[in-house]
Amino acid sequence: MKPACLTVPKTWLTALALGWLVPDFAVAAPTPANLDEAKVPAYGLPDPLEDSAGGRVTDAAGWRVRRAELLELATREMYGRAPLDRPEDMHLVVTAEDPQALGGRATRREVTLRFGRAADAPRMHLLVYLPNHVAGPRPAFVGLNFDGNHTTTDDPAVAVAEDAVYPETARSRPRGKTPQPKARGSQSERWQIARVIDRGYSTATAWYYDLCPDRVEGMEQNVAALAAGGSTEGRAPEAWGAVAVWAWGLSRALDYLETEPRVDARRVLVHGHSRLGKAAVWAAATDERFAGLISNNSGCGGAALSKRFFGETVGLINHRFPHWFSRSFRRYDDREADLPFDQHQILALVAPRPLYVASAAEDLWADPKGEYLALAAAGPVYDLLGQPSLGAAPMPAVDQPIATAAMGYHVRTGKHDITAYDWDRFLDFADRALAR
Ligand code: GTR
Repeated sequence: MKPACLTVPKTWLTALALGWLVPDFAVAAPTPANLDEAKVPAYGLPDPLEDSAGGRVTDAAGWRVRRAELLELATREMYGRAPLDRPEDMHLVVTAEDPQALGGRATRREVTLRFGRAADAPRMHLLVYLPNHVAGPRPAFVGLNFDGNHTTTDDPAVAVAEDAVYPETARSRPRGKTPQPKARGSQSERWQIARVIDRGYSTATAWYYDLCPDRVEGMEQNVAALAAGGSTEGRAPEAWGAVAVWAWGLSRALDYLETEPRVDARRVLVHGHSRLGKAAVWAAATDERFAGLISNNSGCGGAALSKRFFGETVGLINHRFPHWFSRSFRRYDDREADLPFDQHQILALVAPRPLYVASAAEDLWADPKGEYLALAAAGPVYDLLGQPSLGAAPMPAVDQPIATAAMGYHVRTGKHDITAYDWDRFLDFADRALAR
């Protein structure tokens, strides 16, 4: 008798090898990125004001229904489902406070949010600066940082990211050397804390590794591990990926800011750069308490259209970062045309709240044009809800920001980064969009 395996038709084996029979099987080698505008395929974008039955959304009530449908679709097909909302036993502990930080300009507070009763329950450490020169509840910015709270400022008193966690999770560990935390203040250019404070805003940040270390095993650690079966490959197809875990953490930061009398919790903008921009996009989409969104160079899975197939693609991102999105998202690897939505509809979930997208001219990987087109294509939802969109304005030239009181965009000279120039634009937009 022949061994059983030989009776399996060859085509099945081929299909299995290619992943055809396993919908979320990552493609072995995704198509390389296209960086040539002339090679962008013909593509169609779903109309953000058409509902799932092909009907037209004509008013705010209709948009509420369509919004819920879209949110469910994007949860199921891309970002994955968060297993819990705010945990009932979330504890807030102020671990440090200085009313005269930054030369007296700000009050610094460090707060630990612990998610569970146990002493070793997952935690997130929030660093908050509140401006001293203005009275009353102030608007705020909140975003995650890449390398630890102590890297966002030169302020020597900020706690260095936890020893117990940091060495084990250092992103660029030099071979044979004891890993060291990134240097204090090494990301301060990206945070511009004094600039933000001087303009009268509070600013809050947490290290994204507190939520989910950014690597495949990270899904089994910290907050990400709160989900049963939370390994990258052991997840249910629609369970959350790291981007959704990070977004969840941003909502918990807002939970804290709601308890802070010097912050106007109805005027908190969520922001983020690059992969943390993707997290900010999803946080603003899922949590309507955020007053608005600032996406900086968030690219694929953030503000950029996927169907343009320009720069980083769904296949490439799922291949390199299999933990970022739900497993179900892998069925669109190299099949962007099959996606039942695109990122303009994710941005539209922010409407009617203020929405600003920033690109960098040399950051083709994040597809600046695709970021602008997504923002512009979310416009009809803003118009429907009575907020001024960018209309049919063409993509502006480099360093020529455009904005209404609800939507704004710029593409800055230079590379993938977040700079003082970007912050000045964000602050100008916030002044206008959050004016009371
Ligand atoms: C890249 C990734 C992008 C972007 C970027 C970053 O490697 O392909 O999607 O997130 O990293 O976060 O800096």
